[in-house]
Amino acid sequence: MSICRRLFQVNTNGLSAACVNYASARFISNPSESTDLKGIMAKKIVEHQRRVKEFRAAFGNNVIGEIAIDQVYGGMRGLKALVTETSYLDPETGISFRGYSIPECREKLPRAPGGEEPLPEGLYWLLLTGDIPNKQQVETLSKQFAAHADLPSHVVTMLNNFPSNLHPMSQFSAAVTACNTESLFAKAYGEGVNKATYWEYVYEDAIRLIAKLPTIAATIYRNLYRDGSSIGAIDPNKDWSANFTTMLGFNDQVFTDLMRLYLTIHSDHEGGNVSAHAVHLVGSALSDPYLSFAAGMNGLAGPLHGLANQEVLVWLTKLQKELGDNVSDEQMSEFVWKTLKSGQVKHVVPGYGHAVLRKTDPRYTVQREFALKHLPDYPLFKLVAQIYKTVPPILLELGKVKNPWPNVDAHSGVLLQYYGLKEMQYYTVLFGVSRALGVMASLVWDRALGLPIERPKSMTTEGLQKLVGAL
Ligand code: CMX
Repeated sequence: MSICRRLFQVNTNGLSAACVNYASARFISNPSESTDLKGIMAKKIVEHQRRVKEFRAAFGNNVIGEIAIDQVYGGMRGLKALVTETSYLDPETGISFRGYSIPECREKLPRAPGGEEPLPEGLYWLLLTGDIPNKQQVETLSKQFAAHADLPSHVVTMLNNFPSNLHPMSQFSAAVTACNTESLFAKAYGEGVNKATYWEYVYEDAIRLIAKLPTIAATIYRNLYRDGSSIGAIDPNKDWSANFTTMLGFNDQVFTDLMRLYLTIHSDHEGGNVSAHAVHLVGSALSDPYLSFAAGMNGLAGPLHGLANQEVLVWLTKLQKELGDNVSDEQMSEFVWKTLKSGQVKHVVPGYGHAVLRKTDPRYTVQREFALKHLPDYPLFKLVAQIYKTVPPILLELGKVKNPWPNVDAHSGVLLQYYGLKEMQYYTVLFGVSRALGVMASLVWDRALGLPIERPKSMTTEGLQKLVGAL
C-alpha cells in the first residue's frame, strides 16, 4: 500500500489527528540531481495529479468538518476549506515548509559561499518540489533570477514618477500590476492554449516575477530614500539576495546573510492568511500571476497583516523616545496598557497575537537567535527582549486574546534598524518580496491541479437565522 493510501485511511479513522498527520507529512519526495526544475515539476505534477484524483474518487464525499454561525461571522477561523501544498501551519510548532521546520531548513538548505543562512532560492525549490535542492540546483535558480531581473521601461518610468508621499507598498503593488505586460500566461490564455499546460506559463511568469521584485523594490527604496540614485546593474554571479542588498546600496556580508534568512522565513504561511489567500483567490479567476500577486500585496499592506512590521517599529521608537533605553518593567507595562486603552480608540499591540499560532512564532525565535549572535548589546534589541517578557501577561489579562505571544513582525524591524535600513515605512516591501516565493509556488500548483474559480456561498443574516430556526 502506498504511503498516501495509508495516510488517507488514517483520515477516515479519527478526523482531527488524521488531518494533522496528513498535513505535516512530507510531500512524497523523489529528489533528482537535474537542474531542470521545470522538467522535475512536470513529472511531479503528473504523479500528484494522479494521487489527488485517486483520493477524490475514493473520499470525495467524506465530510471533514462542521461550520458554526460564529465562524461565519468570525473570519472563517478554523474552517478547513483550502488546499495549499507548499506549507502547513501548526498552532503549537509553527510553520513547516513541505514538512521541514525553520531550523531544519536552516540546516539543510544550501548556503552562499561564506554565508551562514539558507539561500531563499533553495526554499523556492523546496516549496515547488518537496525536495531539498543541492548547491548546483540552487545556483541555476539564482542565475535564472538574475537573467530576468530587468524591468520593462514603462514600469521604470512609472516608478520614477510616483509622488514621494505614495506609500512604498502602493508603489510596489502598482509596479507589479503594470508588469503584466510581460505575462506569458495572459498571452497563452488569449491564444487559447490547452488548460493542461496553464501551469507551465504560470511557472515561467513566476520565475520572471520573483526575479523582478528586488529590482522594483530597490528602485522604490532609492527613489524615496536615496535621492533617486541608480540601483546599478545585476551581477549574474550573485545570488538573489546579494543582488538585492547591493541594489539597495548596502555592502555588508552579514546584512546580506540576514536578508537571505529574512527572505526565507517570510515566504509562506500556508494558504489562509490574507496575502496567500488573496493571490490564490484572484488567480482562480485566471488573472495572470502579476495581477494575482499584486492583489496579495494589497492585503499584505494592512496593519493587521504585513504592515505590522512597520507598526512595531513605530510603536517601539515611540516607547524609546518617551522612556529612553533603560526602562523598568513597570514603566513598560504602563506604556503597553496606555497603547491598549489610548483615548476612545482601542489599539492592538503590534507584533503580538496570531489567528492560528498559539505559541511564540518560530520566525520570531530564529530572528532572536540571529540578534543574540550578532547584536546582543543593541539597545533596541534589548527593548524587544524586554517587551517579550512584559506583553504576554498583559494580553492574557485582557482575557480575550487567544495568542499572547509574538509573531514574526515583532522582531524583524529591529534587525533592519541595526544594519542601517532605518526607513520603517519600507519594511513591508521586504516582506512582500519574500512572500512571492510561497504564493507563486502555490499558484503553479493551483493551475497544475486545475483548481476551479473560488466561489463560496454567502448568506444574509436573515438567511442564517432561517437556516438555524431562529426565525
Ligand atoms: N493586542 C491587543 N489586542 C489583541 C491583540 C494584540 N496584539 N491580538 C488580538 N487582540 C484582540 C483582538 O483585537 C480581538 O479583540 P476584539 O474581540 O475586541 O475585536 C481579540 O483579541 C480576539 O482576537 P484573537 O482571536 O486573539 O485574534 P484574531 O485571530 O482575531 O487576530 C491578529 C489575529 C494577528 C490580527 C491579532 O492578534 C492582531 O491584531 N495582532 C496585532 C497585529 C499583528 O501583529 N499582525 C501581524 C500578524 C502576523 C502576520 O501577518 O502573519
